[in-house]
Amino acid sequence: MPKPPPPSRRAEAIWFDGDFVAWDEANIHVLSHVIHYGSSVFEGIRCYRTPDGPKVFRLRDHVDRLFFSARVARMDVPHTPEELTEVCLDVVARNGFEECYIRPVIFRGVGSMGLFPKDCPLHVVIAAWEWGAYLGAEGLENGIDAMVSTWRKTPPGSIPTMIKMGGAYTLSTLAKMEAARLGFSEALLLDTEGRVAEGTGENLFVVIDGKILTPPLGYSILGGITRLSVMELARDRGMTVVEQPLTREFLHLADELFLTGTAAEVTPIRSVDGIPIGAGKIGPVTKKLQSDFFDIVTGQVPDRHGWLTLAATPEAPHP
Ligand code: PPE
Repeated sequence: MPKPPPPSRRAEAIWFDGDFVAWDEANIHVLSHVIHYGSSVFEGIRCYRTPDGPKVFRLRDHVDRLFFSARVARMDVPHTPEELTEVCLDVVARNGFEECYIRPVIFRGVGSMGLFPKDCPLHVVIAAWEWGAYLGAEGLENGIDAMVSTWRKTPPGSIPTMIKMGGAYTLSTLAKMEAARLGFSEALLLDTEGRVAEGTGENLFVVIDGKILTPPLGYSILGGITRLSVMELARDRGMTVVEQPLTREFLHLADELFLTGTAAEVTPIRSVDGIPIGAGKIGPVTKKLQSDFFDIVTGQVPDRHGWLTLAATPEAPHP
């Protein structure tokens, strides 16, 4: 298990359209298009403390997804993926983080009023902060209590679920607030057909009879990078992973359930709507995959998949 996180620290320097600015100065105008209409695309990337220094997990895959989101949102990013990859590493190094969460966000600024973003310049920001266990250290270890949300995922042909677009997250926020109000740690959202899609900010996995099931792309989910990584780790262990649509009953057929995400990492679910899952604690398959994940990201075992990129520390700046 990972050690409990140190007290949270935010970046002193945030990269804003090409320059580093102080945290308190990274501000925008209240009439920016993004504030009114949620016109942003973003990423969440984790950097882990390893014996060789801070290493960023699947950096290029996250940057590529950011550009994919921007393309769908018709945002013409004034930087290359290579540039933004370097900036992410710079943000870690310049702030002297040993571990952190990196948040790139591209958004429409202030220009013409109204929906049509004519003359609204695009801004690119990369910030970072220290972020401990997203669903709590206790949840990571023993499992969280989840509920099925009364909110449904947007249907295909509506707000896209495969891109990380700011406005789309109003749905996740509503579901999360509902869960918190009712005393749950997380909400699981069904799609419009009633199939289980994902958590508010995580993908979902179901373990039944030793097999691992997860909804396929195209079923109202984000193509999670942690999701893909955990599928690979499971296959490395010779486990069977099947992408298939899941109805709500699968949640209760399951021997184990777990969530994956950059923020949530690999978090077990111990109950859904008050019904215990398996023994009501982290199950053996989840435990194995969670340790495989943490062993790799924290550099306890060799990075055999080439998932980590070193972000130099201030003492040893990268070239
Ligand atoms: N589904 C959704 C809807 C989602 O937002 C995330 C990431 C995932 C699945 C998992 O994807 P990946 O991180 O590539 O494995 N959610 C991000 C936002 C969390 C937040 O509160 O903000 C994250 O985990 O960074």
